[in-house]
Amino acid sequence: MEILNTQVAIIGSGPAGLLLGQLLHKAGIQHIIIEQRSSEYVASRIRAGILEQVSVDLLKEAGVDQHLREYGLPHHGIEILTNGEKHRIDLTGLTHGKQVTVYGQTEVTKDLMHAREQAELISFYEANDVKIHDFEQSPHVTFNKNGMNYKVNCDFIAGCDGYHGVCRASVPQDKINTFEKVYPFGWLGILADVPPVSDELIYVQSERGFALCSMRSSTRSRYYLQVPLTDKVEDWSDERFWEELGKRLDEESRKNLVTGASIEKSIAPLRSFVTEPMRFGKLFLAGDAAHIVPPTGAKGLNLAASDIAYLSSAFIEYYLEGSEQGINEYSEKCLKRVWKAERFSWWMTHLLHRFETESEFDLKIKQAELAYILSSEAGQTTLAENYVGLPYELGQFENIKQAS
Ligand code: RFL
Ligand code: PHB
Repeated sequence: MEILNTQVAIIGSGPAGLLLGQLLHKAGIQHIIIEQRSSEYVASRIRAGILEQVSVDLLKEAGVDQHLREYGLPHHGIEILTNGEKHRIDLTGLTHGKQVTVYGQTEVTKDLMHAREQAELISFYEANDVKIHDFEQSPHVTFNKNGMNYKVNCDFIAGCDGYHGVCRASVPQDKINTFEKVYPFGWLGILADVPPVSDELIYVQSERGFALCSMRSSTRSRYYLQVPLTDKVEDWSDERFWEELGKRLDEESRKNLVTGASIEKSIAPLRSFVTEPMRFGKLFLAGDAAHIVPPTGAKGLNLAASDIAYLSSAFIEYYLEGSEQGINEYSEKCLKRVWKAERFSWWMTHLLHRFETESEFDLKIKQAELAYILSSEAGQTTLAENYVGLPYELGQFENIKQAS
């Protein structure tokens, strides 16, 4: 057995684990990343697309924003299409100058992996049988790679291993509370090398169900359709997808829609999920390992980033200033922001999707709520403020808090 020693063992090489690694590296804190998949698999997973300003600022803080500054698309508004009419939410005007940036999670991951390679930091990809041990007292991680057994002794374990990871699953049932809501539909997403239907994202509420027109660049589009959970990707040829999307759009958008062969197609189920607390002795959960949001509010990746802002700051305080305050406050601080993003994501999901169980009355109430939001500056401001991202509560990243 090979024995390694480090300060922080990070489980998972998604955006949460990679970003934590980069911020710790910059602060001179030793760490190792242990990931069960291959680096190629991790780098090619297609998921989120919208970064809040605070996430962009954090990537800058981590020194990995060069590509993002060049290729990220700043967005100052979104469109909401309901009853065949588009309504613009002026994100920037309603939030004293804030914006979001369209930049794929794939790119964020690639940028972080590239920076990691340049700095020659230690990562174990394709690690099998990853297990975490004794995280209340003397934490360590074991795994197997290429037939060799490894043991990593560490001060802390960062559980950045997503919803299906081993870290949350290792916490005894009586020490953890989970809160969950599963939605009775999924999102069918496609990526295609066609110009986006509009310069801004369009969130569509229609009789036929929700749709979203998003993008990755001026030549690459990302579209989603609400579909029943029973549907399979094979049920949806590209032709069927484009036809259905067209039916959910308004006439102008339908005319502008450029169709083409999909380069990726997948169905993601929608779920709201929160774990409390997010710290168990010397184990800290971050990102999807601790919480899931339905993608309607574009918050999943951004919440992973805000957890990492708090966690990296807590480790920096611990190692550089000898203070345990950040560590002790980690869970509470994260959860405050997490629940607000959960609420927003749940609310957007309810407002914009069709639920089979909803009565005519429920539908009318929902339409009235949407009409109110879209006609009132206060209503639009509520949506805009949440969409661009709520501020962090951090001393360490004072510049980020102010910039946002
Ligand atoms: P990730 O990205 O899931 O990364 C976790 C990493 O941990 C690894 N892992 C393990 N490693 C070692 N040992 C084990 N036992 C392990 N078990 C798992 C995994 O292989 C993986 O590499 O979590 P992280 O870093 O917290 O990042 C969170 C974001 O990825 C996530 O919130 C968003 O992508 C959510 N999400 C979306 N968010 C949006 O804001 N907009 C979207 O459009 C959007 N689309 C999506 C999504 C999530 C999806 N999932 C989870 C299936 C679409 C999908 C399909
Ligand atoms: C995306 O581009 O993948 C995307 C954008 C906004 C969302 C969800 C997904 O709310």
